[in-house]
Amino acid sequence: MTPFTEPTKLRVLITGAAGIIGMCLRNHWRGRYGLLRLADIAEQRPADAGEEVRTFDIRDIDTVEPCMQGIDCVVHLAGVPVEDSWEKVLPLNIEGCYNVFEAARRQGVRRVVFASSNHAVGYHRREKFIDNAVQPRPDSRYGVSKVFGEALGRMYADKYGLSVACLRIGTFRLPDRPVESRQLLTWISHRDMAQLARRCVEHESYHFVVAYGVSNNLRSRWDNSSVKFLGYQPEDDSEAYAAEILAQGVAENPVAAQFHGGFFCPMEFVGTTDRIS
Ligand code: 15L
Repeated sequence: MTPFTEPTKLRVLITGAAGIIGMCLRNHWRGRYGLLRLADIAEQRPADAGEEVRTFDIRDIDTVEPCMQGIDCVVHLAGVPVEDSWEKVLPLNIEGCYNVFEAARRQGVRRVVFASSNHAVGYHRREKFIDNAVQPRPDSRYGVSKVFGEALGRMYADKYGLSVACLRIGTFRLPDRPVESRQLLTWISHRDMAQLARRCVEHESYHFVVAYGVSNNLRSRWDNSSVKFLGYQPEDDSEAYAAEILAQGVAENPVAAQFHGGFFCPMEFVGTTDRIS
C-alpha cells in the first residue's frame, strides 16, 4: 500500500477539477503525483503528462464510482459553491457528496479531503475566535450542506475507517487577492490553498480532521492551532491589501458584520440578531 508520504506514487482524484480551486490545485500539483485524475461535468483542458481527464456527474453514482478505481485520495470540490435553491443544493451538495464518499468506500479509496466551508459555522459571532470544535452554525442551505458533508465524513471515518479531512475554506478568489473588508479576515491565497490541500493529501496518518482554509491573515478570526500537526504554514497575509481596501470606506451590511459568514447571513434574514448568541 502506497504511503501517503510518497507523492510520486500516489493516485489522486480531484472532483470539480474545472472550478477555480480545482484549476488552482491542478496547476500547483503538475507533476507532483503518480496520477492526478481530474473529474468534472464541465469541459476541461486536455490531460498533460501524469493526468487523466474524466467527465462525471456527482448526481449519478454510476458515473462517480469508475473515477475512484485505483485512487488513494480524493479531493472533493464538486458542487454548488454559493447559496442556492434547495433544488440545486440537495442533488449536488448533499446527494452528490454522499455519492462521492460511498463510491470512494466501495472502491477502497483510503482518504477523502472534503471542501467544506466557513459557512458551516457562519452564524457564530465574529467577535469570538472560533476553532474547529465549535458547534455547527450554518448560515445558509449551502452551509447546511457543508455541515452534512462534515458529518458524513466523520461517519465514513468512524464506521468505514477512511481518513477524512474537512477544510472550512474562507474566501478563495480569482484574481488572487482580497477586495473587501471581510476578506481581510477570511482570504486564502492560491498557494496557501494548494499547500493546505497538499498537506492533507500527503500527511502520514490522521483519522478525521477539520481545518480552516485561511491564509496567515493578521485579522483572521479562525483558530487552526489544534491542527498544527498537518504542517500547514500559510505564506500570505491579507494585511498587505488592508490600507487600500479600508481606504475605500465601504461599510459591511450590519447583519453581515456581526457574523463569521458575512454576506451569507443577511440573505433571506428575518430573524433577530440579538437571539443569535
Ligand atoms: C464560500 O464557501 C463560497 O464558496 C465562496 O463563494 C465565498 O462566498 C466564501 O465562502 C466566503 O465566505 O467568502
